[in-house]
Amino acid sequence: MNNETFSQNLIENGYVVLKQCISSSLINEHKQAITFRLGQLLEEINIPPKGDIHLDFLEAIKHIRQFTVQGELSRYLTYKDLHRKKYLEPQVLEKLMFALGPDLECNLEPEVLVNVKDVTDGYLVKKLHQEFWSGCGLNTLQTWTPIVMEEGMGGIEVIVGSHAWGHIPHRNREPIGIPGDAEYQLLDTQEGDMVIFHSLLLHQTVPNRHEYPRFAMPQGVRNFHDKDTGFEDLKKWDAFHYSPLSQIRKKLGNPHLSPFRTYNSERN
Ligand SMILES: O=C(O)CCC(=O)C(=O)O
Ligand SMILES: [Fe+2]
Repeated sequence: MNNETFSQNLIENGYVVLKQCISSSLINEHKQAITFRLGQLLEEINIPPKGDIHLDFLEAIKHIRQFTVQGELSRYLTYKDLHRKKYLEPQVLEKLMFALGPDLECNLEPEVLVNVKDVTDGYLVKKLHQEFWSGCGLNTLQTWTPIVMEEGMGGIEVIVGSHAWGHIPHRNREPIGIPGDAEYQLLDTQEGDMVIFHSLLLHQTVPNRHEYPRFAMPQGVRNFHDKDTGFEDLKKWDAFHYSPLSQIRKKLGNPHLSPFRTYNSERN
C-alpha cells in the first residue's frame, strides 16, 4: 500500500489493514514463545504440556484464570522482545514513520488477548469502545495484530469513520447510543496482517466460533515527543526507533552537553 492510500484510509475510515506486513518467521516466533511459556505454566502445576498452542492454552485456563495466563504470556513475549519486533518489519516501520515520524515508542507488556469460543466475559470479549476511553491519546495509533487466526475465529469489527464522531458518550464501558445508520465492518485479517487505527475509532471483538482459541495483540504506538492528550503517562512505553537527531542526543548523553564526554573512549 502506498502512503497516499494509507493516508486516505486512515483519514476517511479511521483505520488501515496492512496486509502481509509481518513475516511468517516472526509470527512463528510469537507462537513458539507462547507455546513455550504455556508449557512452563502447565509444568508448574504438574500437567504435562502437549506442545500445542491451542490445547495447552485450553488446558491452562482450566486451572489458572485466563486473565492471569494472558498476563504471563504477555510478560514472556516482552522478555523475548516480541512487543516491538513487529514494528521494525520494513513495511510497518515505513507506515508508522509516515504517520507519526521517526521517534517511536510502543506499549511495553501489551496484553496478549485470547478469544475462546463461548467465553463471554466482557474483559475478554470487548463491546464497542474507543481506545480513548482507556487513556489512549489522540496522537497514539492503536495497532491490532492477530497472532493465531484461522477462518471462523472472528477478529475485530469497526464502525467505519467513527473516529470523526468525536468522543462518544459511554457508561460502564458501553456507548450510550450509536446512530442507526452506522456502517459496521468486520475486518478481514490473517496472520501476518496488522490493523492500525485511530484512538477514537469504535471497534469491538467479533466472537470466536472456532474450537481453538484466537490470539491477538492490541497495542499503542506513539511519537515520544507528542503531547499526551490522554493518560499515556500512566502506561509503560518502550522506544523502538530514533530519528538521527535523537541518536545524536543519545551520543551526547545529557542536556548539559558535557564537552568531550566520550572523547577517545574505547567504549561504544
Ligand atoms: O482482540 C480483541 O478482541 C479486541 C481487542 C481490543 O479492542 C482491545 O484490547 O482494546
Ligand atoms: Fe480496543
